[in-house]
Amino acid sequence: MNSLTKKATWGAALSALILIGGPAVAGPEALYQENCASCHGENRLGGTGPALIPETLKRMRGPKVANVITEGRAATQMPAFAEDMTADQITELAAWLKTPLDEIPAWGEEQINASRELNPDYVQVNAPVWSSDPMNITLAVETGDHHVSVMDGDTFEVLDRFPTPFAVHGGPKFDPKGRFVFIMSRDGWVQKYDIYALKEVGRVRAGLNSRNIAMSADGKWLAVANYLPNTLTILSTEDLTVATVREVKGKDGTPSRVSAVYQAPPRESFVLALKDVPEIWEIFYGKNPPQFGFAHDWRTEGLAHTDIPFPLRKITTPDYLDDFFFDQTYEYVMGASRSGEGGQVIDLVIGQKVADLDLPGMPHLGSGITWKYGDTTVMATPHLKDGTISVIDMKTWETVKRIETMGPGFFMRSHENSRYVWADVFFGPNRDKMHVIDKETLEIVKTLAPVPGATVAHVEFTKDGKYALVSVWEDDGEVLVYDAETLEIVKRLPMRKPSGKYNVWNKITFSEGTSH
Ligand code: DHE
Repeated sequence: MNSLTKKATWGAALSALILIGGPAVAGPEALYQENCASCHGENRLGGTGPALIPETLKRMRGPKVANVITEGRAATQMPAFAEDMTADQITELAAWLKTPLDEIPAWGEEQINASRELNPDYVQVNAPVWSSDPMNITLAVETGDHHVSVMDGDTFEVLDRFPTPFAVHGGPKFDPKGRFVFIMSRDGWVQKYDIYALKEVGRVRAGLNSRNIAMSADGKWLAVANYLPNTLTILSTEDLTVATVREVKGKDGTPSRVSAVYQAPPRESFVLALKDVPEIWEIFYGKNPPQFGFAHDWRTEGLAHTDIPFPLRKITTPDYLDDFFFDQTYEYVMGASRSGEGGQVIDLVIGQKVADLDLPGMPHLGSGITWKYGDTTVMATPHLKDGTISVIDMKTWETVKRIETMGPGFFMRSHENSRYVWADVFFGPNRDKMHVIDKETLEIVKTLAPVPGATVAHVEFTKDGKYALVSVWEDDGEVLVYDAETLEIVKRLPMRKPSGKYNVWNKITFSEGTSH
């Protein structure tokens, strides 16, 4: 923001001046209108800068809000305000930004469609403009300066590095052919990028504060889970227009935030985890949705069930479940209890709980992975509040083992061709460690500490499983390429606070070693 725009909103500022026995002193609201509104929006919901609301600010890792106001933010347009405001004013402003908005503006089909921006420079191409293996393309999200690097998964050459909306969260989702990728930011922007053309296609704001996205199996629809407003948006992947916006209210009318949305390809449905009601929602997009259990009875309107776009089914659960993991058939969903203790298995076919899960210490099921173990399949999940990894038998739902780690972890990855599971230690003094676990013995065989003191987290494999890519999650960070067998570093790729990496093949084939 330049000094001209800094001064542009005096009218609004004056209306919120607080008089303290003499000279007028600007309260936080006035300071906001004077200094911040032109970039962050008069209603704090974002503009060229991100939304400044608790739902967004709470989730930002990095410097404290007051420090950002004082010193600005490197590699962004956020200037320093140390000379424009006193330290007390900055403290007050930072505190005010963390208070919830009085009113959430409408954000439905009309507003979403109006936010759509298509890239005028985008031109369709018939084939990739590069010669790499399209199935081994790997994306790295760089949260330090809000970019994504597009890498050749064989040579690790960066083919493109493009800007994303501010604060990308969750895994980008590829279309079934691996040509287009969709990326979501916490402020609800969804960006479509053409990997063949190495060009952004466009973007749209599908929510005001969003959680994640899911792609339909046929590649036609992209579902966006929103906290603000309490909705699920379904977009057409073709042109990013709205197909439907579902208001989310439980059976008794209680509104709910959507914690996350998942694709269930064999069921041709999206499955929703809800934060505020003990229900699981399933929204069908296929031609032949099952003919029972829908919230909306289309028969009363004289319609066939196939006439209803996106029919919805609400399943009541015995507990609030807000982080999911699915078995490979997508019949069973494992849900972590919102309280952070325990979980349940719900059978989506019969809509009933079939088992309890012994999962203390806030499991992060969304990061879970599976592999064959003896004559069964196990699922392993880290815990955000406990230095353990739980390994669960997916036939009996019993805990096979609890692996002690050097601290709570966030992400896990493996690959069909690798005998190891990689698990980070994201929190605490050992966040510079990465455990490598043998899939057969369930023992930690090696603990890597490639850059002492630096957070190392999140792993992705190349298509063939030969290399494991590890993020050094720091501003001046890097992606380390490990030989997945010898566990030696073979290449270092400098990057700005890299977070997740995503290999086209592993994602579109639903590799068991990766979260979906
Ligand atoms: Fe995430 C994935 C929820 C905090 C980075 N995170 C996910 C998914 C969910 C989720 C439901 C799966 C979505 C998907 O890929 O479709 N994350 C949550 C939370 O509830 C939590 C604990 C609190 C919150 O802030 O909302 C949380 N997540 C974080 C972070 O603080 C992380 C480390 C940094 C950041 O960018 O915000 C973070 N989450 C990630 C990443 C993925 C992710 C990189 C994708 C992992 C993958 O490999 O697919």
